[in-house]
Amino acid sequence: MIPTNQAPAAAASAAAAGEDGRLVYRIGMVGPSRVGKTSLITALLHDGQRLLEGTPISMKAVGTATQKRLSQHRRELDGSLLAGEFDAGALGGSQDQFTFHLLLDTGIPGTGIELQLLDYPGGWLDPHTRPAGVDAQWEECERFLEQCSVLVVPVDAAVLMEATTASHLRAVPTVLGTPQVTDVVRSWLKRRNERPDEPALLLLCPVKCESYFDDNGGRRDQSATLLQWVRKVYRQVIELVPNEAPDVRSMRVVYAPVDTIGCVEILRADWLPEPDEPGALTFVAHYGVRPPGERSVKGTEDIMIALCRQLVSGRQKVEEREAGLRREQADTAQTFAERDEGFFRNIWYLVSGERRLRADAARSSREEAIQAAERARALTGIVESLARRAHSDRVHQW
Ligand SMILES: Nc1nc2c(ncn2[C@@H]2O[C@H](COP(=O)(O)OP(=O)(O)OP(=O)(O)O)[C@@H](O)[C@H]2O)c(=O)[nH]1
Ligand SMILES: [Mg+2]
Repeated sequence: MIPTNQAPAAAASAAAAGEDGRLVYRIGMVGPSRVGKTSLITALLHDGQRLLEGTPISMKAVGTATQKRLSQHRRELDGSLLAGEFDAGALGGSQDQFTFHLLLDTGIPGTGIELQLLDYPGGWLDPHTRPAGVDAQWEECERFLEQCSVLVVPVDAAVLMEATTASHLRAVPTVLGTPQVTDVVRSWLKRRNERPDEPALLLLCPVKCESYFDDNGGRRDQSATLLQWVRKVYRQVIELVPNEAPDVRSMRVVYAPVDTIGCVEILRADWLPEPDEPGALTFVAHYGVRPPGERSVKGTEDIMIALCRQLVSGRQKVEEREAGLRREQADTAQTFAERDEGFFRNIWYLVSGERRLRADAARSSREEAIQAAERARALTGIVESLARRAHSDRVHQW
């Protein structure tokens, strides 16, 4: 087993300055076992690299632990695709909590934006399936989840779309863990409401969508039905937003369906009786691989666009507030850093780090200083240009 790389408890705020001063941007995932949390994280890296092709910025896995996890996932997925057929058990589930570290890398130490994504075995979400002895770890995960400025809810699209009888529909909330997901979202929203100025983002991400869209090799377009189901089954979650976080004006709820594999098609869906629980059903979907069997991630660009919009809006707020403070007193920087904990202060670190690089470049004619300032500017430019991109037709905003 690969050891847990970092206790999430160390993650004290929604965004924090990393060890070498770069911005750390924390993203939480909330979903039951086998829903597709780990796959969504790996798809973000896979596709993030493609998005940044031809730019001076790259997306990288930081640290051996993250690299190992990603390559293990990739090996398992490649094996399944070669085998031509797989089900939800094809990829081993997560065994422990793990924070993935992905870096939008400028190549200059102390710059860049690090995305930290907390992953954990989905079975921990429900007290009935949480193994004995992991309470302390789960509490750490809960703390991380409350502190994130972005919460991602992966939704198994196949469960919604393949529920055809009343008994299937009765099983849907249990299979998707919607009561537990709702509780986590509620706690997260309450915390956001304590910091109403901070931009917050709730992403509802249906995954395993390949068979329900016709824009990535699929034959049928059932996207409207999928949206209706998500709206219906996650109605409580969506309605929590105005109720629990009425003061957070910049809260966004974005529906962004993702194919984390892409080249597969659902062949059969089984609703199997649970041997230990009379009346309960588990869901198993069987997938076939569409030739040529190459992974074709779709929809993660929309997630990146939404994340970049949040960063840009945080940055704008920081700059406005900083300008306001500057008018009031001279020692702006220190006051700003002391007054704000969390997302804004750490965005401020990013902004001030960039300014420092520009000042260094202005003072010195040395090539490295100028290059560092240019790379920092390139990162800002890319985040801004991604934030300006239009979302795909898959996306819906509430
Ligand atoms: N067809 C299809 N299968 C997917 C997709 N995403 C995930 N899967 C499959 O669903 C299964 C579960 O995915 P994981 O990413 O391991 O799920 P998880 O939520 O991390 O599960 P736990 O670690 O047990 O909590 C795996 O066999 C994946 O290959 C997708 O977009 N399409
Ligand atoms: Mg997992």
